[in-house]
Amino acid sequence: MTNIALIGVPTYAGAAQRGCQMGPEAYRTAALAETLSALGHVVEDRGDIRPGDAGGIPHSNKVVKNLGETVAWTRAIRDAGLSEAGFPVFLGGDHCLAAGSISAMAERAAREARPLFVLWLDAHPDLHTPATTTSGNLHGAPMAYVTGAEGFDDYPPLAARVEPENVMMMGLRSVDPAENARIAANGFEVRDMRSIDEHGVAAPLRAFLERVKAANGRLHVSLDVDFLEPGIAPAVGTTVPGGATFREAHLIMEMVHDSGLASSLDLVELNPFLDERGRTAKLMVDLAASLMGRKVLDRMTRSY
Ligand code: Z70
Ligand code: MN
Ligand code: MN
Ligand code: MN
Repeated sequence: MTNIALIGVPTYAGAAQRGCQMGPEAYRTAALAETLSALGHVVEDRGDIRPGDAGGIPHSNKVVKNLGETVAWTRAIRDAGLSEAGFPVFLGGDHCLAAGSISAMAERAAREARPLFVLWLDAHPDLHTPATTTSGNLHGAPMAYVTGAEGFDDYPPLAARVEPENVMMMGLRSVDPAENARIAANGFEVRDMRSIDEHGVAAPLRAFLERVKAANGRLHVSLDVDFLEPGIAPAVGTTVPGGATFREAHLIMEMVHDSGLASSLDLVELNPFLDERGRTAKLMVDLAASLMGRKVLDRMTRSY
């Protein structure tokens, strides 16, 4: 039994289009709390958080969009994560929320003198800085921030940074040149779609989980909807063909559950405005349920 706190983060500040701010309500409508409760967990819905004041940081500059707003969200999300004792599930909202969730979890880990590991499930590495982004969308930047890249002076200072070698990225298939350079220069463990096609998810994930265990690490899972094949998860602004299958995604969640190592989760980039009869929201809820212990025979009773 785990004490789970659902933290709604209705932001689209980092995204290219509106709609992600409806994500927390879509997860509630898709019965996330009830589904996790039925597994025997104690689930509390903390409701939605709001950003504070941007404190004079300009809203945008020539390239970067919603900078002040994103920084204000980052602070609010981090504070919400730090005030939890149990297992927080951050309900996005676009992926800029990971700047707050991961920095909070890294700080919580550091207080216990433990390292934070991150399992990053995404078509994108989100390794831009405000200086390298070409789209200006800051959902493309949280991983660079939490690993201590330069250029985030307007963001809250990090209490603890995540070591790039403690990050495993799975599912990458859309990487910009500046991000590729950052991957090459730092020790991120990358299992891109090519690698998954050749080797599958199980062996590399097992090896990663062994590393987390050996280091007595905490593990944060960040799940971007666009990790998944658009055919099964259409509700995302940035669909990229060739994503993870239903079976790969559930297997990852089940293996992480069996490891007993996960201590926090992001569900990000769901855009309910783009969904088809709630199927993406329901799939994300089912994946969260696999992470929290639902068994394969239970999930097969559902169809959508
Ligand atoms: C691209 C950019 C991105 C998420 C899209 C895409 C970034 N690298 N991240 N969807 N979650 O705009 O910088
Ligand atoms: Mn984008
Ligand atoms: Mn992302
Ligand atoms: Mn993405």
